[in-house]
Amino acid sequence: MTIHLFRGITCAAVTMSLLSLGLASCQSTMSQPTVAAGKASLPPRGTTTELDETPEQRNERMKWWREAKFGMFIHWGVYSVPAGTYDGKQIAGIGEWIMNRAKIPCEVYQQYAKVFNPVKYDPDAWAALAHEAGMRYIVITSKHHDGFALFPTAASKWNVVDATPYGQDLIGPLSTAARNRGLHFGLYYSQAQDWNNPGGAAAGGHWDKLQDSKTMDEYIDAVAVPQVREILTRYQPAVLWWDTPKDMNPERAEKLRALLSLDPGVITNNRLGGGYKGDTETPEQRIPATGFVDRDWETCMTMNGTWGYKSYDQNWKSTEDLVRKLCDIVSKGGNFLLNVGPTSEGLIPEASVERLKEVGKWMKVNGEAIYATTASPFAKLDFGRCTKKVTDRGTTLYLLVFDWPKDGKLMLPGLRNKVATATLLATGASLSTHNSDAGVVVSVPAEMPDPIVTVVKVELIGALNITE
Ligand code: FHN
Repeated sequence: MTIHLFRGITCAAVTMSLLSLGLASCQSTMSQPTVAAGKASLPPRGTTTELDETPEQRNERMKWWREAKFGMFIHWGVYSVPAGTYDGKQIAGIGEWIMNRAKIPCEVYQQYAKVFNPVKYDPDAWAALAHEAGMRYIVITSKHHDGFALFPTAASKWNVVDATPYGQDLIGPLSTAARNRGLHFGLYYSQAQDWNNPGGAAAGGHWDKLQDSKTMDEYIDAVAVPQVREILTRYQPAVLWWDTPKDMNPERAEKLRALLSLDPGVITNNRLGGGYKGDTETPEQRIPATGFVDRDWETCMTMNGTWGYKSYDQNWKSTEDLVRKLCDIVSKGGNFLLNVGPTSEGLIPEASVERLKEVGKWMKVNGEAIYATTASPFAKLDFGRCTKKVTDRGTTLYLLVFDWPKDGKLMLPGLRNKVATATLLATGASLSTHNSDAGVVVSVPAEMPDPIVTVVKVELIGALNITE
């Protein structure tokens, strides 16, 4: 049997295995636009959607994504109305799962849509915030597991236009705002789990007879396939982010994969199911100890303990933690997709806004150590992390210092190159270096200039040379 593992590479005689991603049981105020609106020029997207994509075509298609490194994930939907509380009780777990966790009947859950009226939604302010944070792309839930579509759809009445007082598309305006700010725009789509459209899968099984009134195949044909066709043709997303391939099989998955040619150059993840590997690995709420060999990857993570808004979750990660996580991920060759969960009024929680602005301040000074870099050439560094850029002109290392050395020396073990320049990005100060038997030593001042992460840019002479 022949199946297509990558969208682009045909693999024969591969044992099919359904992806079994763990279902996460883990577990205001708008920012004002800071960049004048107007069409920013986006780097071109690759155009290849053929299954027989060459490695060069694939590299071209993945180029913008590999350079972007940092994106905004947005989980938004009707679940922001109950915001973690049902029937007077705070429901444990992630907010967007409230319907499943509390086994809310479909008819009852659908009432939330009647008060979902995000009149404060300002897509340009969201895009401005992502831009200010230094993010280069946005991925928003066009439909999460509750089946609610944030876009008009002919396939189901369970959508923002037909089921809410707001009555307007939420996706199109954000897609325009993001692109106007030079951000790539992607869509999340829950292809398998759907707790309100009959026949959709549900982790833990169905709990309402409406859910059982059709088969999964009927749901795939009547809802998932037409909706994916709608979003690919209407919004031409740069990323299509599948999620939780519950009960997917190769036949169901292929019906969805076949639609990708409608959106040339689209990048997909590894969560479609049916044996498809997609373009990216997606570690969730964790940073792998090392990166992935020969696979692009992206850690997605919440800023507090939930993806969808929960009014009482104040378990926020600090700005320092977020920046260090970004550095850790990028030093291992990955991307960071950091989540916000807006309220039902359409506001990104103030705690998220504050942190994203602070991350943005750090990125303004140190962004060159993040964008378009590749993984650290060192297995381990005592002081923190490292990224690199290799060009025809030579190699630049960016030392991401978490722990400022008490002896004033940063050791780059085994590095044999001579150093052309070493500079503190925070101050512009030049640093002295010397080569020792153990490697290159960079001398730094007594005080750490940026306590979040201080970056030292080291330009090397000649091709990178590291020996044990
Ligand atoms: O079940 C979802 C969850 O709600 C959230 O959307 C995350 C984001 O990666 N994905 C699923 C769990 O893997």
